[in-house]
Amino acid sequence: MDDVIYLEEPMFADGIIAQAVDEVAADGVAYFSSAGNAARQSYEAPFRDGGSGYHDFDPGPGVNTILNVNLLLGTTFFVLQWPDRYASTAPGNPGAQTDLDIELVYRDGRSFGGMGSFNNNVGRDPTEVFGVTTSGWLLEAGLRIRLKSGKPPPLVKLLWYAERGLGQEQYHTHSSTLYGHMNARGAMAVGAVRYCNTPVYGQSPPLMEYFSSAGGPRSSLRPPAVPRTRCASSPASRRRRAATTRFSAARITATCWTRGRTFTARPPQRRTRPGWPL
Ligand SMILES: [Ca+2]
Ligand SMILES: [Ca+2]
Repeated sequence: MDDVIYLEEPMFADGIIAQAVDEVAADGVAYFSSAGNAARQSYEAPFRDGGSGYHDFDPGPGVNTILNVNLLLGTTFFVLQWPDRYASTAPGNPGAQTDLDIELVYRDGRSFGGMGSFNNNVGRDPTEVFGVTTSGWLLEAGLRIRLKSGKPPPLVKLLWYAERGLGQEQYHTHSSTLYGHMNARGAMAVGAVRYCNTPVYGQSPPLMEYFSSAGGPRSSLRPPAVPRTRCASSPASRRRRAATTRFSAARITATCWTRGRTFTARPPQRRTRPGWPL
């Protein structure tokens, strides 16, 4: 039984941990893993070019290349993946053919100066991860996804893990959030249930808590069985460090956990307490 998640685990393939879970399950081991507490905090859609390579979040005839979000006090991690080849799943895998980037921006599209994740994914994994820590109650911002090179992927999938919640204002798809080794065929993912919502207290079947991660990610590119290998730490992980932006207008400090970049920004943010349901 484990209660661990690694944000860079593949969503659309069996990563090396998922392969290990399947291996021990095949030997008769019962493997349990926490499903996580991400509810349905995920957006997914086919990649639509809204101009200049930016994804169009509006599924209708309109074009909107920015997804409005509200970051609350604390740290929020964002994970972007798309169906492609993963280099880390087995030795010799060619890796991704498409390169996407994700960026946190002002809602009018101006850049914060490089808050986001901008790895060269070609030949590596189709994964971008970054985190933002804010010192204020509310940071109004936007997310945008850019196709840097390669073919537009059939799907972009975005998840977030927020210390105090993140407000997605539009284009909800309420997609699945359970991925990685807890989503392996041999694993049993464990959700949370309040004790009073169990058969002992008359609730049958048990009622899962709303915040438990929902299952169902597609694994369209599951690789064939391959020998396991050790996963070297990525260049991104080795070079990751914090860069800090001081939002002087609102006295909100935001720290972007991404590769070495320095930021300067003066967004006109309000210091108000959030009033929307999480
Ligand atoms: Ca559209
Ligand atoms: Ca990239």
